[in-house]
Amino acid sequence: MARHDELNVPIFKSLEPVYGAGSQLEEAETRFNKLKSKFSELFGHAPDIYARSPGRVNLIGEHIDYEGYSVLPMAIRQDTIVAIRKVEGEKVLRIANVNSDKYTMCTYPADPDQEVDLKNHKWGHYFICGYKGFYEYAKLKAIDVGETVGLEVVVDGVVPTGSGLSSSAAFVCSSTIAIMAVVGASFPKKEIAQLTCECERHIGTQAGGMDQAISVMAQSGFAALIDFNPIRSTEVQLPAGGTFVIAHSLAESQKAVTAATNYNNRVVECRLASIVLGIKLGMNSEEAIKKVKTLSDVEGLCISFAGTRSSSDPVLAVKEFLKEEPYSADDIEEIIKEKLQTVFANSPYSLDVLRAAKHFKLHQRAAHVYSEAKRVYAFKDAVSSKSSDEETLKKLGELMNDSHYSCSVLYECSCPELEELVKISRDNGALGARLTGAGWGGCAVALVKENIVPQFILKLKEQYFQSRIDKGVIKKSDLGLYVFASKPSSGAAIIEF
Ligand code: NG1
Ligand code: MG
Repeated sequence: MARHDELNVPIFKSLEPVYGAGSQLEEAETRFNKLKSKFSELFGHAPDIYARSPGRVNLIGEHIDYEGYSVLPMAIRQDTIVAIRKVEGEKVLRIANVNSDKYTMCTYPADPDQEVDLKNHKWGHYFICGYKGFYEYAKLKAIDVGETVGLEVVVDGVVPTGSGLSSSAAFVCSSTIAIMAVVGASFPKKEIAQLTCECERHIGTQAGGMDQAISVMAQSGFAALIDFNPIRSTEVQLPAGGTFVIAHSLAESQKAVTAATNYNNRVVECRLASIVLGIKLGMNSEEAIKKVKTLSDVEGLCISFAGTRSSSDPVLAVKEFLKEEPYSADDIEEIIKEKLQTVFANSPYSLDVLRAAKHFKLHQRAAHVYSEAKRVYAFKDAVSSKSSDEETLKKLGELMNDSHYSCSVLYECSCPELEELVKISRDNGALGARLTGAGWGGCAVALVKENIVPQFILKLKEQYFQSRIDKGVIKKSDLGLYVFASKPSSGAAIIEF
């Protein structure tokens, strides 16, 4: 039997297979009806098909996907739905949103070669990422998808934006799948995961592939271990008796705006750490600069070194060869015998990082990545161990706490609001709590015993959200959007009805 990640995105004729029954189904029916009416109102007819893809919460494995290491997220219920119709003979893409007050209609030429205008950020750019990605992939694989056509599109997204729950991947993946379906092409899920990861980079972050992979490949009821190079997804059955509660710190992390100082900065620091480690562990500098892209590329050398001290921990090599004090650009250039501008000459995002960076914390970033990569496997092992659910949950909580510490202290991607939220979560009985997603704002995820979930959520409302309601930051009636329990949901689907 084929692995499910090798199958194509499922096509359903009704909403039940995706949204189940009961109130969730009713809610989905209301959304689809509204979306359809909006489509007719704008374009004068119904859409050809719909595609949906969910957001995700990362349970463990933060900021390591782009270093080649496995991560362990699960899909959440909140998703983006794209309604689409093909308009033969037209060369325009019209992208509208059900929330037309906030997101006004964007139009683009039906041209896969257009550049994404990063200086002038528009919400519709995420659709264009999917559009470019789809055609680039078809071209690469020499798949004939015919002449480009005009597209009419209406989007309905309910994944909170800037929250670390991957509203962006939900949007890019649902767009790509909608385009694929409406032009009559069909690729396996793992290929869509790969192409959407690459095409979301048109938006300006040098992201890894976790978000798109889980959004496309998730299976209802399971978290997933996602491996890279090549992308693979393995189901992970979480122990009974525990629930993940997601809470928004209300600090919005605007990754597209702060990329040079936050996200892309860390990507550059990791690359520099891996080149320096490669050289210290015996590579010549030319070879290291040319071949070493990520910390996983030099892990073997680090482990061999650690092995001489009877350990297999790559963090030992980090301790030995990367100083704790921040490196200046000069320090690094002296070691690698090359100008940083030359190393990153082909990467405009990295050159932006170099312009903005005062120094580079190679020791801390590498120590985080190697230790976090180990925690992902420890999490997976704990889940598949023979221990009682109670013991397993306790272990998972500890690993989540360790992950948060590492993100906060070594990777410095937390913020005061997230620290407060994580502390309140632990004070109120969470087995573990951590920031999730890129950080610098967005959400925290807490592992909570099922029987205390209602009271736990109540405590978060009292101790974290009430003061923000009083100050008018959020409305009381919107609280359910900012703090909720989540079960592992299903991945992308095409809906024709
Ligand atoms: P968020 O912040 O949830 O979009 C980002 C990256 C991921 C991963 C995490 C950190 C994008 C699209 N995604 O997720 O690939 O690196 O940060 O673990 O930027
Ligand atoms: Mg994102």
